[in-house]
Amino acid sequence: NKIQFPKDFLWGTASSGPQSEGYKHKKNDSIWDYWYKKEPERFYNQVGPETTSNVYEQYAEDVSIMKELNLNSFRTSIQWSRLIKDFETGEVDQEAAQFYNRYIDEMIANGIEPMMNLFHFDMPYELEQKYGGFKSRHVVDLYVKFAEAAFELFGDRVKYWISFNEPVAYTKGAYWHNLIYPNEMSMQSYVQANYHILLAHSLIVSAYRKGNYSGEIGIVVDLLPPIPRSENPADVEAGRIADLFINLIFMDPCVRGEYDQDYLNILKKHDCMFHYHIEDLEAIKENTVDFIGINYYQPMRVKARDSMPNPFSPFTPEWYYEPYEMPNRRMNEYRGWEIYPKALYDIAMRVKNEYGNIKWYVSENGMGVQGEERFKNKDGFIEDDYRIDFIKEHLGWLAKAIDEGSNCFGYHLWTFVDNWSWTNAYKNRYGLVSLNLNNTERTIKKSGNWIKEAIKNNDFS
Ligand code: BGP
Repeated sequence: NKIQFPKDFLWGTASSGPQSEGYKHKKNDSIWDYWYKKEPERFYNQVGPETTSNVYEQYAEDVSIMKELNLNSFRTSIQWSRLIKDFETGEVDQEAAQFYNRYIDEMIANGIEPMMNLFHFDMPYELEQKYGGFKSRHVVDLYVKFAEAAFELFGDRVKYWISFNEPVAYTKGAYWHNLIYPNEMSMQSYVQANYHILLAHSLIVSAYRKGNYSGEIGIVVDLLPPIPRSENPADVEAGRIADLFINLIFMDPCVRGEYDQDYLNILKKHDCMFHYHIEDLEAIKENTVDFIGINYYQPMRVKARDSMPNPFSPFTPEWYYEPYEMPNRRMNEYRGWEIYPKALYDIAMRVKNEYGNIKWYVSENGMGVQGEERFKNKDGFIEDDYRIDFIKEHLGWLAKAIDEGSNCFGYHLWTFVDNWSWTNAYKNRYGLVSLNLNNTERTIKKSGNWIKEAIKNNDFS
């Protein structure tokens, strides 16, 4: 039984501006640039965002390898802190505009569909410092100016736009789990920033539609399917709360036009409701997405808490659930994340059954491997059979979901060339193509050659 996909399926990879471009000609700092200067010790091996695969200069080489591997689409992001010179007025930096023009044109000329994302955790530092980033409503307006500038510059050629990548991964890191600058632990900030991101998203969907561009606009969410420890109602309820605070806070309003009432009720109960204007709700309702991108790496196993939280401690959703370390779950021994391919099928069916079978694609899925050098053969090629197996297994479940009517139009692996990762730098390698950090030389891995043949033959078995 062959694993096959529809004829016009998008086969691509995903990356982001801050993780791949490097510093050349960048005029403004993002929070990552600033944070690295301030606290380099928070970064793995003290390697920061200036150490990348230098896509700023090597984009054409990458695009030609994508073509060689039979890939036909690619997602990356336009950096707000690169494209915009003056955040208040939205004035564009011409050198940056020319760079993104060259990059996008190169993709199109080589049959690679560009999917451009506008925010990949990279809040401009100036806006963080002056206004507290997305905690501020003013920053929503400034983001809309940035998005409008991008639509105007590239909207004649880019057919797929993405407002945000994994908004919850960003806000969780910044306001809940102490992983992203400004490392402020506050549920109120988490809720407010998420609300403003949603509003910013809806407003740019509206601006895009008003501009009469001929493409589509969506958002990328990271879904962590909750798997409760048992069918016991307390565990099921734990899964439901985790789902509400991590997955549904964007899925619901972006696709259905409104929040789940249970989410709002919990916020009110804990005096954590966000500030909003009544007319925002109309904008959110009217501007639902054309498509959704779903990043899937691993599920979230949860259970009811064993003990009650201290009622005097500040509220977090973890009052209602805690992670469950299921014994014998299958782990990626090289990265530490669970491998559970069937969740991709469950996600696809959920989108079909609960979200009106909206058009969606796998915007990230992939396998990080620590110390991947050890899999180099004597000719210097990385033999990443584990990655091929990982992809095959996930595609098997995805193909089954498509056979059963799921409206999935593509699969993007994280990532193309090994790239810099937030606080992990180059510890975990994900690429189809390996990066030599000393000279930024690229070498196709075994998985790259495998996918090339699989796409050519439409056979992923
Ligand atoms: C996703 C992010 C990516 C990338 C990936 C791998 O959540 O969208 O930017 O970093 O995770 O994660 P890591 O590099 O931490 O292993």
